[in-house]
Amino acid sequence: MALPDSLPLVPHPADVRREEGVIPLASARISGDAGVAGLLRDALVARTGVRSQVVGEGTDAEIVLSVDPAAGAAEAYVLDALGDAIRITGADAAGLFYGTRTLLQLLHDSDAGWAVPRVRIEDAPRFAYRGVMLDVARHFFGVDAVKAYIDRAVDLKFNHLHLHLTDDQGWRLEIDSWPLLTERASGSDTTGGAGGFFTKDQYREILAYASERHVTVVPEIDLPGHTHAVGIAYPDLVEEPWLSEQSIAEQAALGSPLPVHGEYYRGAAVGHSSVRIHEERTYDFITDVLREVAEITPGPYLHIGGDECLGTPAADFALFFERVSRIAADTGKTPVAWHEAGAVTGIAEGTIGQYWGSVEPKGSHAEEAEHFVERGGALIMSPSDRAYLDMKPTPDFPLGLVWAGIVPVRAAYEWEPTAVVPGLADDAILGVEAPLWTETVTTIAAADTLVFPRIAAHAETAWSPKDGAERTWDSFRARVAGLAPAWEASGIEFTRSEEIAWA
Ligand code: TNX
Repeated sequence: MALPDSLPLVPHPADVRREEGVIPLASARISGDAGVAGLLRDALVARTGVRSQVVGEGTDAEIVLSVDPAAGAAEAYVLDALGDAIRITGADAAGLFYGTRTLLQLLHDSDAGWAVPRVRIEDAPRFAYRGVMLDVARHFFGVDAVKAYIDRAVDLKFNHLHLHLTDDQGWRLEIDSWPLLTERASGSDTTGGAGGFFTKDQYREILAYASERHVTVVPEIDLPGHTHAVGIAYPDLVEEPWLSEQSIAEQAALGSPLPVHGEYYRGAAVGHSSVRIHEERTYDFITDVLREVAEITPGPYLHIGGDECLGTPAADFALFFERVSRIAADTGKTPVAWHEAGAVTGIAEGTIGQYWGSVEPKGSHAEEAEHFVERGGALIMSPSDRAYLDMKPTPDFPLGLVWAGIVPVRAAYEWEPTAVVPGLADDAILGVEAPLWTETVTTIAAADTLVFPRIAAHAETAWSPKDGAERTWDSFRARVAGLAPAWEASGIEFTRSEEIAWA
């Protein structure tokens, strides 16, 4: 099958020069960085059956990998497939890795066998932070599932995985100094399943897998709300559930049982729990947990939540978050928090805000987001009506939620991260993250149906130049259709959205 006129490249590279013809790939000897070369070989073997092997540097090879800082800024690469060999030069190891992800998208089964079009590509990301989030608290996803999610993300050049590790329904990471968290509070989930948790070794295994693929893991311990599960392990740390008339009605509408202090919560409502803000022992607990998480996490970020504390008076929330953002910063990490924490005047300087309001901010959301920037931080943009992968893509979709709206592929594609919160300098936006909350999702196969193809839209928003000629919905929908064969070959259960003209 010949390749279409618009090459199936998502995210679209900064610059693509295409010439007539293809380079057939009868066999693939790969030289260069052993880690990146090995991953490329594995992908080639899985996809093509082309005889592929890693060979020593300087040996004859069809695919020549190298690193040269002159190839561009951080994460940049040049892919040259105009000569006899395919040469990929990364500005750094990450750039080299992204060049190989582009090569995999160029690979197609032509009349001459597996081949690559003759192209020269110069590419670099728009944003430094290109994230996906997986909620392993509402339903637990084990090590293999998280690795599979990382595989999906890196093929689209995402470089951060935010793990939402704790919530009302379960605590998912072993903490040595507070062992009952996982002993008592990990064994359930939103729908009454068995739950689960990561031992520290398993968490380290995820970190290693991520790091080989140039992914930074951002662990989240959600505080002070979303902490009902803490109260199953240590009842004295958590308040009685906060229930307003409105939230009781909402839970009835969701078919969720009401939360009971110290017992598993098997429901999907939010905003009813809080740790005890006026108890010193709460801060001993948080100091230990954040220290242990920081100690085993190599990346620079520590996410401390801050969302949906519906029953917490603003003054208590401020008192708590000023103190806890500092405890987080004192671990040596940069704190990250959901945008509500931007209401806190004295939040630790440099804290990164994660914006989850709508693309047209409501109420105080924009001001809250701005405050992180005033305090020397920056923003990660996750507008829920565009970037939330758990919102239904069509009204009748079997999985997903609707509270932020129905999010078709086109809506996921067409928004501009620097335009959401007005008046900010472009460099106030660290990047983009697409969260997957898992109240309705129990397996990676199910996740795939919600996530694909919309995740590709977010990859392009995060990576591709804003004003590139191909940065249009019409171009995107043609290119994303071209990824279907690779997704099928990888066993990705993507949704054949009617908005895309799948071949
Ligand atoms: C809101 S927006 C949440 C999560 C839910 C999600 C479901 C935000 C930071 N929190 O607790 O899982 O909606 O879409």
